[in-house]
Amino acid sequence: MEALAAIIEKQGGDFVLDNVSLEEPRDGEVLVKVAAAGMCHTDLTVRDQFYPTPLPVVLGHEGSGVIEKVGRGVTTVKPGDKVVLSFSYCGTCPSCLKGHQAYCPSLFPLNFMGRRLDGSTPITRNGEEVNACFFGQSSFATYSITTENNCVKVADDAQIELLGPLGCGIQTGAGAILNALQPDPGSTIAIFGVGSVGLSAVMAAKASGCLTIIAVDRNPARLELARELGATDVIDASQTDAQEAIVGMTGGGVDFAMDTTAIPSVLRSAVESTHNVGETAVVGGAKLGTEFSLDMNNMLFGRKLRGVIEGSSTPQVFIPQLIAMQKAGQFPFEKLCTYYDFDQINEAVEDTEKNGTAIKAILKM
Ligand code: CXF
Ligand code: ZN
Repeated sequence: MEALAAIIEKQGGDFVLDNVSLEEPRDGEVLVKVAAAGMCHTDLTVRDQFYPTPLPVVLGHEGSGVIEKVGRGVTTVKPGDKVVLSFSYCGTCPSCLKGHQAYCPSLFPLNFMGRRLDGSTPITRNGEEVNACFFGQSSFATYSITTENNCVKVADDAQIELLGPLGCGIQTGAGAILNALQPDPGSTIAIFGVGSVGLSAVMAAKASGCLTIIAVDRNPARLELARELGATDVIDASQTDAQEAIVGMTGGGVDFAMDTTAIPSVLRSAVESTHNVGETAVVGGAKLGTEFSLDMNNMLFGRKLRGVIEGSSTPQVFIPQLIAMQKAGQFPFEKLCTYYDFDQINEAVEDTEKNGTAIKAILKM
């Protein structure tokens, strides 16, 4: 079938809208009519080739829409179902079977290599293969061939155009708190970088009963929104040494910290903002090969650092939880979102990374 897709043709280039052909869904796959797709920083890091996804490629990994067709063997979704698309995992390895889908050993090939595991791609343009299967979905397109495992079924009356970002950025931030760090009520936490991931973490920290929630950023408008969403304190890192301020205001450091920036020096500050036995989560995707340093004796005092991918979430469990929290007014992630028409995709990029005016851009197909 024919679809309109946004293609990255060269490193760092603009998205180019073009007509493509999609295969029929194979066994275990589904065809989704994409309603909307959020833009995540990882789309842009792949555009810049920080990860070796081959070009030309159709990116987009926060899609949402309606199932149009299912391939053989698909049992959990059917045509007409509204779905949020999340990341791809094999579903059969010990990690997936234990509920650690985000740590599936096949995560990298399934999500970043631009192909199915057998080397095929469902997308062609003028008879030439185009890389796809990005996060198993390549949803910067009017239709997506994805897999059953990528789909999270939502209610028939769900506001489907809003929900795509739950599939990556929002669950990454919220899950780092609710699934990974799991702060006790009354905890203190510092969140470094309050874009969509960090702000989702702020809302989750508030919902968890954290009583001191410190947001750190260099963008005053984002810090203001962080306050509105639950931050008790904000630090403008362009004016103030955040680590010194956090250690000072908490009398020794926070219980938990989280780095969303993927900047080595900021990650180090996050770790050093925790007190002895404090725990830090690193969630940002840095360019492959990026290294950072820590003071070994500082770590010796019981500090912990852990990596968290996709909020350690099982999407089919966690995304419905986030939707329920949003309905109850405890997780107003819609406040982060700005809509764009699909053909405004390059404006959405500019507002996301240059102007910083869009926190979570959502493209409506
Ligand atoms: C990514 C970050 C890099 C590893 C996989 C998950 N997060 C989503 O965009
Ligand atoms: Zn993402």
